[in-house]
Amino acid sequence: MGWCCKGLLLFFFCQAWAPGGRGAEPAEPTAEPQLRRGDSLTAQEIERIIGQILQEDLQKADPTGESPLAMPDPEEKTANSTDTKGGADQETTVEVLVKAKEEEVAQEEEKEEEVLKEQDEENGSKEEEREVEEEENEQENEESLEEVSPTTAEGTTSAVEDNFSYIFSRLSAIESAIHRLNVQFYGMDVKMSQYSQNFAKLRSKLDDTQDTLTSVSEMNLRNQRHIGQIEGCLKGRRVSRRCYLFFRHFESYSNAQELCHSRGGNLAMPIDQQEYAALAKYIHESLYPFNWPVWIGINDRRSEGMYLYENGHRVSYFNWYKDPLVTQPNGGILENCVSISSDDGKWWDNDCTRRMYYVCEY
Ligand SMILES: [Ca+2]
Repeated sequence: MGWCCKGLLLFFFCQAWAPGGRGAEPAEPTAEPQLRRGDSLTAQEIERIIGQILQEDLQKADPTGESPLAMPDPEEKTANSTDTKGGADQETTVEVLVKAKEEEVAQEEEKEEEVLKEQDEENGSKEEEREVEEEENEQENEESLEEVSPTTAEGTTSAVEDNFSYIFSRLSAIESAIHRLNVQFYGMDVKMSQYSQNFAKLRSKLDDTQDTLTSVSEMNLRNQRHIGQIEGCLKGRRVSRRCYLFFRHFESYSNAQELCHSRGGNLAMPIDQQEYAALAKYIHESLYPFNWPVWIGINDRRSEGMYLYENGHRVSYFNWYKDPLVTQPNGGILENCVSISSDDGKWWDNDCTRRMYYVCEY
């Protein structure tokens, strides 16, 4: 490659590498003719143009002109242009200038990279510092919330005053609460005394009600007895001054007596032969044609062999069943209650717990 070609390449290279570019800054108007595409240039013209470009770039990079790479005076360059060694020296100078320019550009790039790195590091360090400051602020807030004793004397005094104020306010609230409780207790005492009085009144009324119920119950029993007596005389059979009523219910001796008494009567207690005959006839007619034993109101439960009526009177007339093989009473202490047979009206001693029909008198 000849010197002319190198010069053209350097020309375009320097145009591209120039800071800000030649295109960025409009060319200063000169008296030199403008070059156009297709114009033929001599070696001197090309050298002159390259020298001007390099000189402009060097002045921009080093305005003091102290750089060792400063371009020589154009007149000196023109004077030396006729020298045969001047072409080789100028070529070497251009290469040195190009290398210096490359190094300068590389240094600027390194500086820019360092500046960017420093900015990145500063940004990172700022973010870290911000995070650390935020954490410290949070810790300070938490410590201020949990802090019991301030670090400074004024802070300690204010905190103590606040604590005392809080304690006094709580004590005042407790005192007011106790006062309210006392008032409520007083009201409860008044209500309790009222309730006690009301309970006493209720108890007295309940006693009165119980007395009334007792009297009503007694009256009911009396009425039931009167009703039983009326029913016995209406449904049963009247014999002299009393009435007999037969019941077809199987009951023990004691239950039969209670049922007769609740209706105002007792088990039948005939006292003489006339009454025995009338009672035997009534039972015979009630159960005919069958023969059933029927309880009457005579027993020797109090003393063996001493037969008494249910009213406590001693029996003076007996009508025991008599047979050559069987003679009544024969039960001893095991059979203490008396029943009569419906077919002949004879007496038999039986176990008092045995359940059989019974006849009442009213
Ligand atoms: Ca007996």
